[in-house]
Amino acid sequence: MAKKSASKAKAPTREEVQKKLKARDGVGKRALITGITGQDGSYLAEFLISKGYEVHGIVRRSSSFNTGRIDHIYLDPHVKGGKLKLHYGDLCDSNVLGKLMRTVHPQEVYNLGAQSHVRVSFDMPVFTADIVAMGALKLLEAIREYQTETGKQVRYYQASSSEQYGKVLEVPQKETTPFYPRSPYACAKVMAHWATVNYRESYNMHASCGILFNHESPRRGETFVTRKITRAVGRIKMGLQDKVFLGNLDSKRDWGFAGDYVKMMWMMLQQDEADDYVVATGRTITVRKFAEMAFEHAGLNFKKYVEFDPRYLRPAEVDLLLGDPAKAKKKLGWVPETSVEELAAMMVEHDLELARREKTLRDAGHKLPDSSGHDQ
Ligand code: NAP
Ligand code: G4F
Repeated sequence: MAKKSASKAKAPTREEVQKKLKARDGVGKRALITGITGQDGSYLAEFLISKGYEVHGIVRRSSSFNTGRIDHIYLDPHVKGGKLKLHYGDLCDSNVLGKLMRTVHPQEVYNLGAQSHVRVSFDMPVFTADIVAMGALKLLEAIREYQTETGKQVRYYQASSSEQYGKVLEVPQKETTPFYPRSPYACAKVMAHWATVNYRESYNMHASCGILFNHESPRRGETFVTRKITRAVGRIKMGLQDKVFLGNLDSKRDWGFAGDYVKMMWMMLQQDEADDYVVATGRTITVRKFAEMAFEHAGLNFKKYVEFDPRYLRPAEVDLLLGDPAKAKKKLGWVPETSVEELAAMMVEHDLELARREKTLRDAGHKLPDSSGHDQ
């Protein structure tokens, strides 16, 4: 009988075997992520767990819950088999960073934590530099000490940014394009970038910088321009809002999908040699064009709903970002899979659904919170 059923069993296809092998890429590996509660942290955690990693994330203590983006992959610690472990910590606290290295023993560390809002960095330059620049340095030191003490090698990913190119000295921007930062955030990212390169060259650390151009998703923070626009589209369509106030519509950005970009972070750490890579789509459009596309997707004319407010202007602006991802393609075979049109549509669809739910609540007599006072 057993023989008969065995001969009847369908052989797995080549794709199924490859999928299985792929899913084991990270089995037995531990990754530590700072900024796990953010947009990229949540996508990266999902991606690494799907590869079999045990993922450890550093979460800031907050008086209200800040884990909304990762709740769906978190299992109560009393339940066995959870692949995601969270630890309280902060990039300003080097003691905790060192302690987590010694207790988690990660093979890979992804430094995504940041005060990542460019406009806000003009209001909080010192805090921004403390977290973005000094935080990266504290983490690099914690890793260096851990490696010296244990003799184990750790691979480090630094979340560098296209903001570092600022007043661009070359179009498109490549790994070799010099930096010209235009905000406290960008200055701090330049420091973190060069500290990473310096640790690679001084201590032979496997430390790499991903110079990522703007990447968005339905999980994007609501004060970044794309999400501010798509949230407004959803709410205007549902009759919950009349218009949206924006600043500079002329700046151009190379916008990609965050889900595509986190894969590249991982790919960089799987290489024998650490290196720095531009991660971009190779296309750039204005903020105005993105708004037009997003409103159009919901059947609305953006000109009727977008108004200018100078409070969203920055003391110094980055006018044009356009990345050249040729090195990522040539050396790692990475290509972006989502166009900006698909991205805008995905975000609008998500935010239409969110607004639909808000409307249901409002129609049932519930008062909706007004967050318009603290947007940027
Ligand atoms: P995000 O959504 O703003 O997430 C930032 C994360 O950092 C959050 O988890 C935040 O925690 C955490 N964080 C803030 N202050 C911290 C501190 N003092 N200690 C530890 N963690 C802290 O940013 P993102 O869009 O995911 O970006 C991820 C990284 O890539 C950032 O470093 C960003 O600067 C960089 N980057 C982003 C882009 C982009 O277009 N998205 C492009 C290039 C580079 P809370 O949730 O508690 O606030
Ligand atoms: O969406 P944004 O705030 O993103 P920004 O400044 O490009 O920074 C983002 O991308 C960087 C990568 O290049 C990251 F490193 C950084 O952490 C962050 O994720 O603004 C995009 C453009 C700017 O030119 C801004 O002036 O949109 C313009 N804009 C116009 N009106 C606005 C608004 N930006 C915001 N946030 N809010 C507005 O009302």
